[in-house]
Amino acid sequence: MYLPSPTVLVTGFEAFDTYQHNPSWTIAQALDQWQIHHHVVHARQLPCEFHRASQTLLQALQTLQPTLVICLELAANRAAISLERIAINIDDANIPDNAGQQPIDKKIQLTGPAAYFSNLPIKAMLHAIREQQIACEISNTAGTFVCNHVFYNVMHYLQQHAPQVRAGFIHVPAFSGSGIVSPATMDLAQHIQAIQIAISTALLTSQDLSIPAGHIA
Ligand code: PCA
Repeated sequence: MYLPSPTVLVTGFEAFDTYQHNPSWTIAQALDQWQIHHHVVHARQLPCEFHRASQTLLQALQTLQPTLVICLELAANRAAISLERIAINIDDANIPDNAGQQPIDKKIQLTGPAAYFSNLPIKAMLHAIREQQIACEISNTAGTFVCNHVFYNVMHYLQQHAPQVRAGFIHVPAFSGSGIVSPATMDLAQHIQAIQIAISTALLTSQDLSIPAGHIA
């Protein structure tokens, strides 16, 4: 039984590949216990492992029963905060995960649909974040590595158990001073501000904007 509570689950990933740390977890941690619109944020770290990451997230969902789930992950090569629109039913890893698993062209859920959309109001979030002069974009691919895998599994779970719960994924570039090479120029404070705006907008917006992403200033 999933009874949504006034909590927001924000996750970040542990370090992976050649990165010494993962900025997504630094941001999530900074938001732990933040209170907004009568909700409280709980931060959890996900392992960068195909199997255990989904397991850890689904356990946190069952324990906290949040009304809103926002998962953060690193995309060091991107220049902007990327609001992910869609998770696809495929694992195709260019590198092994932290458990040494490297699935290739493997369906995530054998009988699942080809894709799930995020049900976050991503256009309203894009508008609100850009309004603060923070680089932000809608992304139409979350990749085919661990992040997309977990994104797909969480939407699959929620569709069956709690379709009213809002959930989505946000790839973050590295912040300046993090020691990770990235085309982005934002610092940690701007990253935290962007995710705070994302959470606040998701809690307050029932009907998303219907404007092409390219028209959102
Ligand atoms: N980024 C990877 C996995 C962990 C992370 O922070 C991804 O985008 O799949």
